[in-house]
Amino acid sequence: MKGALIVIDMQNDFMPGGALAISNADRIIPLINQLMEKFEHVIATMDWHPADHVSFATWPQHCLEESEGVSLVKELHQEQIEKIFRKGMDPMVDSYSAFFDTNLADYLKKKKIQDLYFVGVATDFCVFHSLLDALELGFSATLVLDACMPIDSEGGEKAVAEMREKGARIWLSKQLFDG
Ligand code: VGL
Ligand code: ZN
Repeated sequence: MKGALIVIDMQNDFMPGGALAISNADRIIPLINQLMEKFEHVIATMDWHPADHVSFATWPQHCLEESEGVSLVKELHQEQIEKIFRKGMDPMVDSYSAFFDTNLADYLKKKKIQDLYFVGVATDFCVFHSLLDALELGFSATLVLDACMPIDSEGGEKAVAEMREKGARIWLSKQLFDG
């Protein structure tokens, strides 16, 4: 598959039992592993916060730098990942986007990667904001719906509707395996 699979925040703290647990987030791991095999480029993001991060006014403390919870889930086939971008490192900057305050856009442009496929968590937060920023930056963006999980199911549905409205393709993983 041409383009890049962007694996958003598949970290311990977002899994069941974690500090900011998302129900069923662990269920998408095998599918993400399968999808990674299909792509020429696999890029991952990690939510990565200092202890005094501004987002802890909104959320329970999560993804603390150098903690157990910040690690990528061990079941994820990390050897397939070509590059990892950390986000949320500035204590004063609250952003859910993988493109905000990172070199991700430059990295993709340098490699002439235009088509992005998003998977991971959370559909209604980091996946949502990352995908919308990708569209604004001129990338094509596909949400692989069944390889994402929302924090809130209603919020997830709203986010998907808005992503579609703004020009994202909403696909199921089946469409990638069949193509
Ligand atoms: C996220 C809330 C806070 C996410 C990160 O990855 O969607 N959500 N930090
Ligand atoms: Zn966070």
